[in-house]
Amino acid sequence: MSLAIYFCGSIRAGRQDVDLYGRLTDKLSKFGRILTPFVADPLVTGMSGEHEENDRQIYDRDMELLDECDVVVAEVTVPSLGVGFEIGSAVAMGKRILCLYRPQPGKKLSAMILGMPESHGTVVEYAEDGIDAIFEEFFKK
Ligand code: 6IA
Repeated sequence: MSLAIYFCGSIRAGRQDVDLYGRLTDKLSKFGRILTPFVADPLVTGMSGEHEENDRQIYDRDMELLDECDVVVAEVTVPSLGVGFEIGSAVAMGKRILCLYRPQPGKKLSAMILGMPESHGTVVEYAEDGIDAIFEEFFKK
């Protein structure tokens, strides 16, 4: 049976990386099925009026999907409360976690992600052209 992958990326914290999320989830599809394709959907802005779902329904549905997943892959370059919450919840659930961060001049990733012990998850600083090797390495384990 294929792996269930929960992909996290910023929604209300800013959609500037949404095209990158699309390229990452395309690549991840090789390793399993993506439970959260809406994160990479450029039509999803997270603003009210675009969908019938209310915030409580979104929370409940996403927490169910998180519970269901085998692996969490989070793109954490755009700092997002929702993504941080999902990572913390995934740690509490004992999920395998990969956090991906593109270093930015003058910015530093939160110590609560960067300082995460290896037993909780893997944090990788990357550039997009190196992502294939990172995924191969993570998913071969
Ligand atoms: O704080 P943020 O909005 O940046 O949090 C982003 C993270 O929370 C993502 O990884 C998602 O898994 C989750 N999330 C936040 N908002 C939504 C959402 N909005 N739908 C699904 N997951 C969300 C409404 C979109 C609507 C078209 C269904």
